[in-house]
Amino acid sequence: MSVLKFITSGESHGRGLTGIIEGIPAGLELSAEDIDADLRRRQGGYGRGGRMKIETDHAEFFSGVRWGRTIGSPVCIMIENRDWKNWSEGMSAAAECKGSISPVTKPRPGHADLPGALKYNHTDVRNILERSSARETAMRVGLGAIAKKFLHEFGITVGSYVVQIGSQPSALSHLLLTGDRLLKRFKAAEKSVVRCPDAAASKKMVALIDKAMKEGNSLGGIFEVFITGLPVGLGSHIQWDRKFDGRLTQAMMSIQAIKGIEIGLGFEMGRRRGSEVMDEIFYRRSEGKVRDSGDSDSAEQGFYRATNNAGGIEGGMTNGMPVLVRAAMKPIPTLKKALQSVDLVTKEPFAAAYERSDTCAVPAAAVVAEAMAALISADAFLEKFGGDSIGETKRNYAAYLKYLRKF
Ligand code: EPS
Repeated sequence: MSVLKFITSGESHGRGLTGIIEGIPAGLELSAEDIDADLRRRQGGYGRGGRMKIETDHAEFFSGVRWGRTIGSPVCIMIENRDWKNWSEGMSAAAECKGSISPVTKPRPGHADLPGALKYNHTDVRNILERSSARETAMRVGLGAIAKKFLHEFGITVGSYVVQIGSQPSALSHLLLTGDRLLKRFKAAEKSVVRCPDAAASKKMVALIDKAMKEGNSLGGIFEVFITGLPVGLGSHIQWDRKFDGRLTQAMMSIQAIKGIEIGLGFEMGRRRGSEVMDEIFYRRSEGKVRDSGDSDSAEQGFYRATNNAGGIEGGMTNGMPVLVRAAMKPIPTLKKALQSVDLVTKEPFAAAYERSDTCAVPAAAVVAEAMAALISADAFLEKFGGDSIGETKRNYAAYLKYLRKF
C-alpha cells in the first residue's frame, strides 16, 4: 500500500479483532452500520459451521471518527469475539492461566499448523491456528467497508459473485462483462444463499454442500470480484511494484485458502491467438450510445472498448473498463474424514481429528475479496489524486476528469 496503511490484530478465540486504517481523508461520512452491513454479508453464505451462530459481528469505533465523519486521523475499529467467553482462560494473556486447556500437538494438513509451529518454535499449535484462522478476515471486511464508502463518493463500486462451488459450475460466462451487467449479476448474487446469480446452479450448489456436510467433507470454489467506475490511470507501468494488477492479486492471494487468481480472461488468454483477445480501441466524440458494449461506464466523450478481456488493466494501469478478478479457493482443510499427520511431540503418526468447522466458505471469501479489492483501489486512487479532505480529493479528481475529456 502506498498512501493508505492498514493493519489488523486478533486471535480467533481471543477477546476480539482490532484494525487501524490510516490515510482516509477527513470529512468522509461514516457510521458503524456502514461497516456492519458488510460484516453481516461475510457471516452469511450457506455452508458455514456452528461458529457463525455464536458470532454477530459488530464494529465499534475507537478513534478517527467524530460526529459521523472521519477527521483525518487513523480510524481504529474493534469487533468483539462473542466466543471469547468460552475461552477467557484458555486464551488469557495472564501467565497464571497457563495450562488451563490442553495444548494442540496434532498439526492438520493444509493449515498453517506445521510450518507455523516449526517457524515460531511452538509445540502448542493453538499459538498458530488462532491467528491463521479466517476469523481475521472479519476485520479486513470491516476496514474494506471504510474503503468502499470512500470509493462510493467517486462513483466506484466493488462487488462479487460466486461462479462455482466444488464440481458444480454455474452457467455464467467468463469475465467479459461491462458495468451494468456486472451490477445486475451482483444484485442477483445478493439474493442467493451461495451468492451465485444463476438460480438453478445455486440450488445444485446447496445440494452439493449438504452432501459434503453429511460426509464430513469440505468444498472450495471460484468467485469473481469486479470494480466498476475506476478511472483510467491507476497504478503504473514504470515499476514492478506499482502495477495495479500486481497489487490487486497480492491482496487477493493473501486471503486464507486462495490458491489461484486470474485477471480478465486470465488463463484462457494463454490458449487463444492475439487477434482474439485484445480489446480494440474506439473513440466517441460526443454523448450518445456506446457502439455495442452497452456499458454505462463509458457514456461520456472519450476512448472506450467494446470488450474487456484484459479485465480493465493494461500495462499495470486501469484502462477505464471494469476491473475483473477471478479467484479459486481450496476446500477447507479441517475434515471429518481423517487425514494422515504426525504428533509434534511424540512424533507418532495419527489421523487428524475433526474440529468444529465450516463445510464451504466460498460465499464469505468473495465478500472478503471485495474488501481487499476496495482497499487496494482506494490506495491507488489516493496515490493519484491525494487530498487531506474529501473536498480536496474531489476537486483533484474533477480536474483529472476534465483533462481526460479534453485530451
Ligand atoms: C476457522 C474455523 C471456524 C470458522 C472460522 C474460521 O471457527 P471455529 O474454530 O471457532 O469453529 O468458523 O471462521 C470464523 C470464526 C469467521 O468469523 O469467519 C478456521 O480455522 O479458519
